[in-house]
Amino acid sequence: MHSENINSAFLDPVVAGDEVDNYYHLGVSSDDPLLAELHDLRAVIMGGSGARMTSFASTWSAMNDDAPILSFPKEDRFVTRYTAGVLFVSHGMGMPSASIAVQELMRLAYFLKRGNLDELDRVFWARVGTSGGVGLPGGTVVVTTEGGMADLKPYRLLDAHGDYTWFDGHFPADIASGIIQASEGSGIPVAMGATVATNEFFIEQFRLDGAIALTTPEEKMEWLRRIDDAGVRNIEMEGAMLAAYLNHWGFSRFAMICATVVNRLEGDQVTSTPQELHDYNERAGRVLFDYLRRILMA
Ligand code: R2B
Ligand code: URA
Repeated sequence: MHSENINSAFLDPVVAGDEVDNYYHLGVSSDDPLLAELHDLRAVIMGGSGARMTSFASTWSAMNDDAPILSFPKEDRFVTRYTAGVLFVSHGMGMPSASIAVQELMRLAYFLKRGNLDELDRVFWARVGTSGGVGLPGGTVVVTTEGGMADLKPYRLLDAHGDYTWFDGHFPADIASGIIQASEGSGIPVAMGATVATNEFFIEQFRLDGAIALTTPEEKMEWLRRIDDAGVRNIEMEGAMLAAYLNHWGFSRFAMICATVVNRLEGDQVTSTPQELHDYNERAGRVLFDYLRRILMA
């Protein structure tokens, strides 16, 4: 872990019990008795939708002798469930929303592990979601190797000096390979490659079907071909930030597993039926659970 990048001036007094940290959007505080149940935290699994995270928590509970499922009381921003060592949290859509969830979860994990960096680094983090595929048929599950933004450059944010702070978008290669290995035999089509995370579903993903279209069909295809040639296998809206923040603290175990719901080389509209979308999400979940079983139940 990169201890120099951890905001310990704020976090250590919370661990010591001298200050209370309010995880405002998650709806709990560090002095909430509920958190005593979470000390065995071994993984944090995130995804856009609250319903999907609730269903994932039920699956994981069933795989662990019907372990009790705890719910955080607040659900109007993020939906949070904890069962059998795993915290399942929805993060909404896009990096502005998901970055709030990730920051509060990193603070919470630090508190739960009492600032012990070795224990903290044993926690596995993943986003499991949907994406637009680049040259892949709908329903392919992509395990990300590297996350960039629409210009293929890493995640960056404006800092206090008016400059950009640049982050590292790599996902740990050994974890990505471990996920692929664990999925072998499942029959699910799984690919590995880079992922582009955008700030907008239509304009920054070069769609022609938004209310506002700023691109020509030729420019769209040019962008898609450029990212395809650069090894990008899918497009979504959170991965570059997720890798950025987890790398900043130096976590070594994290991943992103996303099902594709459309092949962007063939079109913009997501025309999959509700049943197909359900099946695609189930595939991403199956790839996750095959890996969780291997690392947490062995
Ligand atoms: C994938 O799907 C959502 C948009 O439909 C977004 O959260 C993402 O990353
Ligand atoms: N999510 C995205 O961000 N883009 C897509 O094309 C599909 C899902």
